[in-house]
Amino acid sequence: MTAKAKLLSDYQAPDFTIDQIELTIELDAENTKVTSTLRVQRQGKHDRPLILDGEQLQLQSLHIDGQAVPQQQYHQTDSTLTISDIGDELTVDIVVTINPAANTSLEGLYLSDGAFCTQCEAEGFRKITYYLDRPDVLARFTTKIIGDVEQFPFMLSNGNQIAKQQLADGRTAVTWQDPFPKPCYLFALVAGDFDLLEDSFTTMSGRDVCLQLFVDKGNLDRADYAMESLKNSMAWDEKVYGLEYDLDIYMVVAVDFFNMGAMENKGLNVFNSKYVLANPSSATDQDFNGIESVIGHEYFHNWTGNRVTCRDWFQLSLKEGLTVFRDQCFSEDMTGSAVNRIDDVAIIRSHQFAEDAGPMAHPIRPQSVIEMNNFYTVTVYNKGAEVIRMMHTLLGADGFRRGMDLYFERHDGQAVTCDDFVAAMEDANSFDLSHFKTWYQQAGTPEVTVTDHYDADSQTYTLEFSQQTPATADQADKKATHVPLRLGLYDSDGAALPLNTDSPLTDGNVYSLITDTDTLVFNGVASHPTPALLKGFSAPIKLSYDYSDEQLLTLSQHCDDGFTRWDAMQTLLARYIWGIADGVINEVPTQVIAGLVAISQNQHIDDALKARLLQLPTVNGLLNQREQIDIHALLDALETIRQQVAPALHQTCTSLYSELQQSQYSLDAASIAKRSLSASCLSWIAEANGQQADQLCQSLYDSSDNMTEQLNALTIANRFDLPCRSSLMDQFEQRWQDDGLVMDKWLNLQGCWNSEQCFDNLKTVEAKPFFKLTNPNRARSLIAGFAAMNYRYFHAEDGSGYQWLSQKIQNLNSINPQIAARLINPLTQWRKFTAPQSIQMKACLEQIYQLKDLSKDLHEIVGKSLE
Ligand code: 0A1
Ligand code: ZN
Repeated sequence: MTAKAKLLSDYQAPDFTIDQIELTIELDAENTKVTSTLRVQRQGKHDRPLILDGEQLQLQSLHIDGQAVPQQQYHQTDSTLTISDIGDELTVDIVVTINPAANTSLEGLYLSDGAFCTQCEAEGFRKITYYLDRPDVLARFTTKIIGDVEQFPFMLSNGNQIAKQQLADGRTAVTWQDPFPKPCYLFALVAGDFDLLEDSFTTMSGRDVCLQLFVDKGNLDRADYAMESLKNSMAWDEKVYGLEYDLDIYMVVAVDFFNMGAMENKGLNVFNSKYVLANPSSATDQDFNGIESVIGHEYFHNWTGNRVTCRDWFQLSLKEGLTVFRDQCFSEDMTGSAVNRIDDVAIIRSHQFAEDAGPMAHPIRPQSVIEMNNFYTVTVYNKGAEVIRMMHTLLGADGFRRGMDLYFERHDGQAVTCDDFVAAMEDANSFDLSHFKTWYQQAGTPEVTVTDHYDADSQTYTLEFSQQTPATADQADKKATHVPLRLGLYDSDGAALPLNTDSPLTDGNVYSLITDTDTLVFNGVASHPTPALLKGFSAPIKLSYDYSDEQLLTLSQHCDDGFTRWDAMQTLLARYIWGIADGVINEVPTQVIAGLVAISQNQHIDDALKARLLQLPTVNGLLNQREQIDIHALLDALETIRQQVAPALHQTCTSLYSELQQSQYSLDAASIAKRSLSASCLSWIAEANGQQADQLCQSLYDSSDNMTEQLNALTIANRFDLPCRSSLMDQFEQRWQDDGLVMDKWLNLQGCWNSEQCFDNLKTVEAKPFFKLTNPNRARSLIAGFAAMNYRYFHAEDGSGYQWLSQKIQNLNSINPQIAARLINPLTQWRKFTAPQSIQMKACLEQIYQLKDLSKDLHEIVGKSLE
């Protein structure tokens, strides 16, 4: 299949707009009838025809202003309906039929375990009816849903329910009206039988909003946390941004079949049940965090996304980068912990840096797109959030808020661009961000190198900066960008020194590197300090400075910034992992091991941070530090370093582990931190003494009443292939086999089982009744567990790991192209690896590329990775 790329530079305002749509949807699994009445207006003076988008629709009838449109006046292709010779204002009536039961792509109207639901972002509405399916066409929606009320007691759509009628034929019609004009990607419909959790929220102006959470029957005991998170989000947006919810009802529906995390449809969010359903016995601390952040994310979209939306899909980061930034701040405020930032940075370093250096590299505002679904990326979302965060850093919290206020004042109710957002920030603060905007135009991770010089006579300390962004697949030449560096200087005991410089530093000691090279001089510095150059990860860059081991140890022990402490330890460990992998050294120096031991014994470090400080760099993070990697040498080096460090940590970890055991489960931050540190300790114990770990895992699994600890036990048993592994996995399966969401954890562990039997095991697991390739959560758990986490066997010498993945991708290509395009990612990184891996990976991609009926999604990604 060949599809043409769309270019940002080709954007044109729509020829027509639709300001009102009335939809009637008559539900039927295989033959749903969709009747729409569109009020259409020509925009400007031209005589071009009306071209509506539509895919997989059976056109039944077409009328303009009540008259049937003759055949010669319209033309259909497999993606459009063109109507010519029309006036400037017209009413178009369209009837189509669609087949939701056959829709396994989960885009448009589909069935999730018998319930009807929709997913329209980015371009799914065109699978429901013919329409101008683009975000800059904003219409008021009235939606009538007709169905059997016994089968579908709840028939929901956006806005307020305005009517409910019993029809003569026994069916029921429920009508909804959304007072806010919106693009069709925010349309939603859900019909099914659910359990309902209701609550309410009183807004700051005193309006009562009804909150409704719909979950599958029998799941009410897992809905409370999502509801609490929703109320917290509503209060947070009022407090931090003065933003109030605008409808009288807010509905959230949890469904089992969903491609992504959730969707912010106006007044009717549809959620992957993974981000709603949780109680302590079925969900981990991480799951609870995920729920808080996704509930927050979708709620925050009501202003950043829905009230002000995107002009075109190239601007996706306008709503996504900003909303991720907002949900990150919300989670930070809720937990009040430094580790949120560390976890956010880990995502950037392990996934976003890889994307920036790989075949799909694109700026946060892409310039060219073949399949929009391929651009819901960690670049647009997470790097986009980092770009917003940098503006927040440069303008300060108050300045950023002024910019947000102006943005809403100017653009409420509009579809706008990233430039409009930046302009509001500039104008509200009289701050020039023109150079900063390179972040929107350039892909690639900027590399900043810093050297220093201390002059004892003049007591001056000089930092010399240079920056460079390597070429990316999409762009050869790069300009210097605007890099905010949050700085600190420390003495040899780790105490912070005052920063005296004539150069301008903004609030919080932020220095702006704008040119290719620059110099910064500090005065009155009594001795050679240790610099911290990227506190809080103030820019999404790679920073290099030639730290000594001692300096890194000092920073990791004492720095006043949690991120810097973690970063220092990671840098130190990575240094020796590479040293071993390259064969340059055989052993980790004793002072490094002693540093880790000191951290484990330091009673002033809070548990959550300590857990992170005791973790080795991840394979993914390491892969992004080098160009070409011998994966097995790297894995061997990681194993060596673990074996060398573990005996030293064994004793402290054993006593810490027993001190950390809690008699009562609680979900407060301190208890979560204890569980997290206890898992880090258990993993070091397992490295040092398998027998001891076997007993601990077994007894933790047996005695614990919560999923976090049970899964910690299981994860460690699985990772170290402890004797208890198989019986624990069986017990887990027995207990949870009817609960797909919980079994995802088990599937994931099976995927990443580091064992010679792993391929035979995968076959057994795939045959389990709860594993369905058609369910994205199931598919992702097992397939990504293997291809993105089981490095040894995914990269098996004979290429069998690549072939296994390639087979799954071929199956998914026809079932769910979006999921196939996501899961193929590990293969597309083939250039990272030395031969024979690179050759075998490439061969699999070539084979997939030859598939007939290859989806547009895979075509774009595989094509680019072979270029
Ligand atoms: N806008 C949603 C994410 C989303 C995007 C695409 C989807 O289907 C193709 C589904 C959801 C969010 O940011 O939460
Ligand atoms: Zn979003």
